[in-house]
Amino acid sequence: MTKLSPLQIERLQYQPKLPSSLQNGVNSLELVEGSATQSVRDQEQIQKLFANTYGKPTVTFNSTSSSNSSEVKNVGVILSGGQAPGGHNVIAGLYDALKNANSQNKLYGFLGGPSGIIEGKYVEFTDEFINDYRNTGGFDIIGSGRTKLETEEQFKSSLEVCKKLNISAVVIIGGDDSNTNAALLAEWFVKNNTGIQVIGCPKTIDGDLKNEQIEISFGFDTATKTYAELIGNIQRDANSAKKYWHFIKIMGRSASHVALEAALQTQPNVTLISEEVEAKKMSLSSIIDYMSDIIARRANNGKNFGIAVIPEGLIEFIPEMGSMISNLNDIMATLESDSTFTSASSAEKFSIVESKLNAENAKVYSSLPALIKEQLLADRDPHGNVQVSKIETEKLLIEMISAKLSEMKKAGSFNGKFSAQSHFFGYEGRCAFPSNFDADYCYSLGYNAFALINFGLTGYLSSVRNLTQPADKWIAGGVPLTMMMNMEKRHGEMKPVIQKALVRLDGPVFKQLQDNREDWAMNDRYLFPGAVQYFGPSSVCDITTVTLQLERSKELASV
Ligand code: FBP
Repeated sequence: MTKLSPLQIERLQYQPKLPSSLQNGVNSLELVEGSATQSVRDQEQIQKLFANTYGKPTVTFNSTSSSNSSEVKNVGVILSGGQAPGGHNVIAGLYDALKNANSQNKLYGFLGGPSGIIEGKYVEFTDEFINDYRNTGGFDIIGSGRTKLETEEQFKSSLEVCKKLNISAVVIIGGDDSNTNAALLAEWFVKNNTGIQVIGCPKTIDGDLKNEQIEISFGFDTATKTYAELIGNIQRDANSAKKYWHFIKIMGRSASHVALEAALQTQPNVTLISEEVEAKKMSLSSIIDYMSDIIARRANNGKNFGIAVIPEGLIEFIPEMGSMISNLNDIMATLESDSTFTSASSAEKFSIVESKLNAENAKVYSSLPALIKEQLLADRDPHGNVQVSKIETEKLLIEMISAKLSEMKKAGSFNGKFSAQSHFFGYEGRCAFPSNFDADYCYSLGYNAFALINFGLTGYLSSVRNLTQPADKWIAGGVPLTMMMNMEKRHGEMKPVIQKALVRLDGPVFKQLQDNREDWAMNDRYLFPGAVQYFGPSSVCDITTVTLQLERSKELASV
C-alpha cells in the first residue's frame, strides 16, 4: 500500500459540510425557479447561437420531507483547465449524491481533460477509488487538459462515447473557457435530441468566474492563502536581512483578484493591479516611475528593501502592451502553423513579427528585451490566449527599474542601494490540500451538480451561495451558462465566451488596498498569515478570503 503522510491520513477522514437543503439527499428536494435570464452582453448573437439553451431561469433547491425515487443514471465527469484545490472533492460530492439517489448509478471519469470524452478514455469510479482522494489537492484522480471542445466532429465523438457508456449527463469542472465548452456541448446535445445533459462547476484559482450567482470559483480560497503564506515568509526574510527588494509575480491570468487578495492578507509595500493600470492608462514607463519613486523614498528612510506584488496578467493591461499583444495574437494565429516561421531563429522571428505588426505596435515590441520578446511568441493556449504565466514581467520590471534608479543616482535623486530578487508563485498554490472552505464548497458544488442533473436541467452551472455564512446556511442551485456569455475575439474571430470578472475599481476590495497603499508603502505593516490550518480554532481554520468577506458584506448591506 502507498505510504501516506500524517496530514493525508487525517484529511481523508474529514467529512465535508453541505448546505442544509442538500443534507437529506438529492431525492428529497424541490426545485424553485427564478426569473428568465439574459446573457450579460450581445444578447441577440448569443440567443441565436444558443437557440435551445438560452434564457432559462436561475434555480434554487429546498429540502422536502418526501422522498422520490430516481431512475438509474450514468454520469461522466471531466476536470478541465488549470488545477485548483478541491477538484477531487467536487468528484467525491458528485459521486456521493449519485449513489445516494440510486445505488445502481455509475460515475465515469474522463481522463486527461476534455480529450478524454472525445477519445473515449475513461475510468469507472468505485468507493475505494474515490475514498483515496477525498479532501486532497490536485487533479491527479483523472488528470486535466485544455482541449477546446467546439467542433462538430468532437461533439459527435463525445456523443458516441456517451452512448457506449449509456451516459445521460456530463459534468465539466472548469473555468470560463471550459464552461464555455460546457455551454457549447449542452446546446449541441439538445439541438441533436441526444437527451444528454451538461452541467458545469465553477473552478479556477483566478477568481474571475464570478457574478451575482457565483460568489467565487473554487480553489481561489486555498491558492490565495498559500501565496499569502509565502509572501508573509518573504516579508519576514526581507525585514530581517533588510537588503533585498522582492518582486513577486502572482498567478491569476488576466484578472488581478489573486494578487489583490494575497496583498490584502499580507500588506506588502507595492501592489500593482492590472485593471487600475488599464483604467489609468499607465504606460510601462509610468509604472517604472511609480515603483522607482517608492524605492527611492524608502531608501531615504534607510530602507533598501521591500516587497512588490505583481499580477500575472499585468503586461496585457498596460495600454501600449495590450494593443501590441492583441495585434500579435492575430498574427500568431497564422504564424504558429507556418513552418518558415516556426523553424526560424529567434532574431529572424523578431523581425518577421515586427514586419507584420502595425508601426506603433512594432515599435513597442522592438523596445522589449529579447527574453520578453521570445516569451511573447510562446504558443497560445488552445483558446487563443497568450500564456501570461510564461512571461517574466517581474524580471522586466526589475531590469527597467534598475536602469531608472541608475539614472536617478546620477541626477542625485536616489541615494540608496537596489538589489532585487524575483519570484513567481503559481503552481505552488494550485494543488495544495483544499482549505476547509474549499473542501466544503467543492463537495457541495459536486453534490449540487447531481441535484441539477436529477431535475433534468442542462446548460447550467452548479451554484452554491451565501458563502460567508456557515455551510448549513449556504444556498444551492443553478445558473444558466448562457447568462454569463458575450462575444469576444479569439484566434482572430468573434466567439461566444463566458465573460471574465475583472477587479472592480469601484468595489470594496480594491478600495481597501487604495485606502492603505501609501501607509503600506512607507511603513512596514506586514502581516504574516502562516500556513493554511485544517484543525484548530474556527477563527483560524474556517475563515474565508478578504475578497469574499468584503464583497458579500457590501452585497448584504445593499439588500
Ligand atoms: P484555469 O483558468 O484553467 O483555471 O487556469 C488558471 C491558471 O492557473 C492561470 O492562473 C495560469 O495563467 C494558467 O492556469 C497556467 O496554465 P498552465 O497550467 O497551462 O501553465
